[in-house]
This record gives sequence, structure tokens and C-alpha cells, in this order.
Amino acid sequence: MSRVSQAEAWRRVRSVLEMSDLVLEVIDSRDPVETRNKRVEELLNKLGKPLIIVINKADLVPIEVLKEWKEYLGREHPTVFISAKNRLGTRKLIVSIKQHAPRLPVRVSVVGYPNVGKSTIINYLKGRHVAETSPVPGWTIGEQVVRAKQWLIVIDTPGVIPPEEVRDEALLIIKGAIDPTKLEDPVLPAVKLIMRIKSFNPKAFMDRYGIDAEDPMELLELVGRKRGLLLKGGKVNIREAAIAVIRDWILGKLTYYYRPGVIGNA
Ligand SMILES: Nc1nc2c(ncn2[C@@H]2O[C@H](COP(=O)(O)OP(=O)(O)OP(=O)(O)O)[C@@H](O)[C@H]2O)c(=O)[nH]1
Ligand SMILES: [Mg+2]
Repeated sequence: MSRVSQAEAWRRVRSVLEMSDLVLEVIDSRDPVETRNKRVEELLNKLGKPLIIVINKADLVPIEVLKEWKEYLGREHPTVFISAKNRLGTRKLIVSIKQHAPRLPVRVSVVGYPNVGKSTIINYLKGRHVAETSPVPGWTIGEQVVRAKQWLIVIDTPGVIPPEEVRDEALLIIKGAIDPTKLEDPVLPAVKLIMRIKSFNPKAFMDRYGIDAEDPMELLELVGRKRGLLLKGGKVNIREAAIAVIRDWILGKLTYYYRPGVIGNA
């Protein structure tokens, strides 16, 4: 991902925000801090545009924790949690859009990191499949304007990643920003991801694979063996094992959560 293309992507985001009356910022309930995009929020603030934070993939996190995040993030911006995939809480989203719309019909853009579920939300709002969705991060390429309802125009956008964060591949995976098969070396980011998952959910690997190990490299070995990801001669293909773990995170098959106040500035 080149810096130039990111700069271009940001220019496009800005122009979409400028033509919106209201913005939905979609974040992943598993990691609200890392999937919240401060740069988008600052820009919106400058432009004076109202924002609703949509905590998506709520099916992956216990409801008490989601309520804590809603309360916490709600101090700054109206916040709803939903599972776009399972269509839970989506009525509340519609009510919230109506409530915060400065005018009707309203133009609402949907922004956030790749893979957080922006296109899935648009399909829900429309009531049928109009925006392509995929577990491959970076799926939506151009903006797409959809007349979802008589009073609601929604704009799907490609996921954005601040250029200054392009270096830490493990964080980019958590932000859903990387297709692991495109990584030159997926092992190091997978190791970092494993450490993060374990720190918040010690049972994650036992729950998913029925195996565990203290050491992330050893864990990758075990996962590779269990999945039959072997090289000629019977050694484990660590690269493929790393990709499998990253993919399971992207698919929500490996998961964790934490409460507000636990890390950083959350
Ligand atoms: N578990 C779970 N998965 C979801 C939910 N919403 C979307 N997904 C899945 O997340 C993946 C990404 O969804 P998209 O709607 O394509 O995400 P996007 O934000 O448009 O992604 P880009 O276009 O790559 O920026 C897909 O595999 C969806 O099925 C949800 O509420 N829960
Ligand atoms: Mg999309």
C-alpha cells in the first residue's frame, strides 16, 4: 500500500464527508480502540458534521461489555451497537439516523477501517444486497451511492487506513486492513496478533482449535499440524499456519474483547 495512494484515498474520504449530512463511523466491537479512526473524527469535527458511532459485530462480544462501550463512547458521540450480519440492533440504528439527521432526505456516509462491515450495514439499510461484501479486507474500492429508503441516501466507502500506521502490520491486521495472503512475512504479525488475543482471551485458542501453547511459535506449529498444513517431508508450513490464524481473526472465529479504560486512551 503506497503512501501516495493513501493520500489520494484520504482526499476522497474528505470529499465524501463534505457532501454528507451525517456520518456513520463503523468500528469492530472486538477492538473498539484500534478500529476507531481518530483522524476521521477530527476531520468531521472540523467540518462540523454530526457523527454516529456504530459498534458492529456485536454477535462476537457479550452484551454487558457492549453496553459499557455504548455508555463510554456515548459521552462523546451518539453510539449504537449492532450485528449487521445477524440483523440485531439494526432498528435502533435506523431510529438513531432519523433522530440525528439534520434534514430529510438525509445523505449518510459510512466510513471506517476495512472489513468492519460497512457494506453489510448498507445492504441491511437497503433491505437487499446492493453493496458487495467480503472477508477480504479492502473489498470495496470506489464510493457507492445507494438510495436505501425514500428519506435515506447512503454512501458506501472503501476502508481507510492512516498512512502513518502502515508500518505495524499486527495492528493493521486488527484494524482489518491487510489481506494476509498478500504479506511477504505473515509470521511476525501473526505472532503479535496471537499475543494480543491471548492477553485478552486466554482461552481463545483452546476454544477454537482445542490446543494451546504458551509460546506463539509453538502454537503456530500446533495449529499447522492440526490443520494438516505441512511441507514436503512433514514439517509444518508456518507461513500457512500464520495465515490461517490471521484469517480466523478476520472471520471472527478467534476473538477477544476488553472493557473501556483497559487500554490506552480508551
Ligand atoms: N461476525 C460478524 N461478521 C460481520 C458482521 N458484519 C459484517 N461481517 C463480516 O465482516 C466481513 C466484512 O464485511 P464488509 O461489509 O464487506 O466490510 P467492509 O467494511 O465493507 O469492508 P471493505 O469494503 O473491505 O472496507 C464479511 O465477511 C462480513 O460477513 C457482523 O455483524 N458480525
Ligand atoms: Mg465494503
